[in-house]
Amino acid sequence: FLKNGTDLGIVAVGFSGGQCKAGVDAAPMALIESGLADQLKDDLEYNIHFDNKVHSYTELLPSSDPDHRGMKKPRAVSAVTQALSQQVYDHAKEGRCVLTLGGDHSIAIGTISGTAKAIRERLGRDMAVIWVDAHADINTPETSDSGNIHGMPVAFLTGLASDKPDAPFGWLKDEHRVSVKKLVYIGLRDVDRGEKKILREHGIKAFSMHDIDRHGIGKVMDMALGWIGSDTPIHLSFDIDALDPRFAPSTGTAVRGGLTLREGDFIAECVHETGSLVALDLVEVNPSLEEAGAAETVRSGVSIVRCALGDTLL
Ligand code: HAR
Ligand code: MN
Ligand code: MN
Ligand code: MN
Repeated sequence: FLKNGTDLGIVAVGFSGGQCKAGVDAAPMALIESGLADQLKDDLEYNIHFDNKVHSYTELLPSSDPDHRGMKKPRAVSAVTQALSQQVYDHAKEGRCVLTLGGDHSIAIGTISGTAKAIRERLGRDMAVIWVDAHADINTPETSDSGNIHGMPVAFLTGLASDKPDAPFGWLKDEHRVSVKKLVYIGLRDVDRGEKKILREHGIKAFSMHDIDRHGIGKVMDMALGWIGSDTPIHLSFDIDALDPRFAPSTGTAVRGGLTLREGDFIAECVHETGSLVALDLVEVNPSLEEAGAAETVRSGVSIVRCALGDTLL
């Protein structure tokens, strides 16, 4: 699938409604201003398809958005992710790898649904998802303590949670979904009790920080990619809070004891090496938090994206 010199779609999503802290919507601009898109074009020689705009979808946001099943801002998140799903689909349908710059992690409802649908139509295949995160983001509306939808995208994308057709997330259909069997987590260290139960009951493959300490990141990547199987299209959803706060302090829910930047880059490099990367999300960079570390956090994000797109391999 992916080679340098091929087509890359970029979608910049300035959306923060999946959680309560302002500022994560400023990340795409910070990443682009740090030269990310130019580097992908000039250094990595991608043929970039980018509308040069950060989408905030303000025209789609409802004036009134009461809680639904305990979810906060359900209609806003639904409207934004549905529009984003179509944008990502439009790129992926053309055979482009799609890079989405978030935004909080609720936007993965849009990106993964769009890629999954396009890959089914183009290749007749089910894709896999590698979710790199301190958190599992697999709460259902009913298991979530916070009601923040950025803690729920995986539940909606796998069908473990769903909404009636006329309810906010009723637009998500089977064509948008991914199997729990094709989902792999890396970097987990803050998983809610209800989420642990879900992971166990569905036999979901998850490599926690404990597993990385025990086996080393090299072995963990062999096991993760072995679980997915070769020649399977891969959507990589990378939450910057997977990195240790030393390398990514500016994020909404930092958790100590995370990946080194080198381990994060290595994960991205290994995914690139498969040649099967079809889409990549970088989410949860919030330059307004721990402002002294914002430049470092942006730099780490740029590094992860460059590695996933084939920078550091000789
Ligand atoms: N599990 C908690 C919740 O459901 C926290 C989710 C944390 N957020 C993220 N996503 N940054 O990875 O609210
Ligand atoms: Mn996340
Ligand atoms: Mn997280
Ligand atoms: Mn927690």
